[in-house]
Amino acid sequence: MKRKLVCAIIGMTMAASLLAGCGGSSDTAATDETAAEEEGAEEEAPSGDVITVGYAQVGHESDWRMANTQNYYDVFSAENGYDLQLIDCDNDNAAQIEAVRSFIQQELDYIVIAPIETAGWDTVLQEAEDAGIPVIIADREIDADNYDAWVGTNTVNEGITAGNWLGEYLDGADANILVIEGSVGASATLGRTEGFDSVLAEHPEWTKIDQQSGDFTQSGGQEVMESFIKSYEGQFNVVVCQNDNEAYGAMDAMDAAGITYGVDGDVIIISFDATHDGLQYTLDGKINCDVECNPIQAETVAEVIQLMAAGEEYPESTLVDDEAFVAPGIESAYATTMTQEILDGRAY
Ligand code: GZL
Ligand code: ZN
Repeated sequence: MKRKLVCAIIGMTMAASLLAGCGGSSDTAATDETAAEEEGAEEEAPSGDVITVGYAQVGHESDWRMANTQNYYDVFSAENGYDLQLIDCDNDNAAQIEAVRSFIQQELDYIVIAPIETAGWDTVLQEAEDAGIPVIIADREIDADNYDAWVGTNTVNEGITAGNWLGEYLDGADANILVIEGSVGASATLGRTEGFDSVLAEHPEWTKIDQQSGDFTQSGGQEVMESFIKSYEGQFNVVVCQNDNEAYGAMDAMDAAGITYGVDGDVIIISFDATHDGLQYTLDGKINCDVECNPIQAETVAEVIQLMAAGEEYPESTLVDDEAFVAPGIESAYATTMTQEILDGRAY
């Protein structure tokens, strides 16, 4: 409550100073004001106008992440009235905490965090609160609750959608499943695993043979798939990749081993993110099902910041919606069948 009050006061003060700047009280003052305004017009907008934002970004591990980063640069631009500091924390927790501390030391107006891991946030969030800087958690989730707003996706639901689609597709047939998980400790990994496993539990004819982290990267997906092939060749018919880049690596490894996959192959591939290339592979029938996780979140975060700056009520939690896509020839109650038009119309 305290922080929102502080935020409201900042908002009002700023609004008041802007109003005072615009309309002088007497003619003379008005004339001086107008002259001063004209003369000053080409200078920097008064500091109150520019909103400084720090974004502690996970890293650059995947196409999804790059699309998310570009989206922040597009939205939090100078012409839109922002000064954005985006720090790529390269999947390093300690570096991410330090990035947030640097935002606090610079007394930025707002801090946005896409947390690499769910754990370890209490202390630095307390420091931001003590400094009166609102914090928005974006994309993923954390164990702590001392932040002001959250904008992200429901990865548990994404896992459930993947499982429900597989159940519909297999229609009672056995499944021997390998899972290439995302980065250890990331809420996207934990959520997708929790959701998929909740459906797995409903299917006694399914077996999860093994799971290993591919760290949301293509090289990680390839390495894990190569080791899975060594251990389990001929024993599996489903590979769940917790993001598209891991799926690309897994396909490379299966190609090298002469293992077929996709709608005409021996192995079903389920992926997550539904990035452009992931949906191209889905359209080509190489990926059977790609569950979307929408990286275009900066507009929503900016709306929350504008409301905070204006001292108005703002949503403490905003879910960015996703859907799922399946290869041509597959009809599903849980996913949209891919077409070229869908691919051409995608924002990322
Ligand atoms: C999901 C996001 C994940 C993507 C990966 O919300 O955090 O991180 O699924 C990315 O591609 O690396
Ligand atoms: Zn079943």
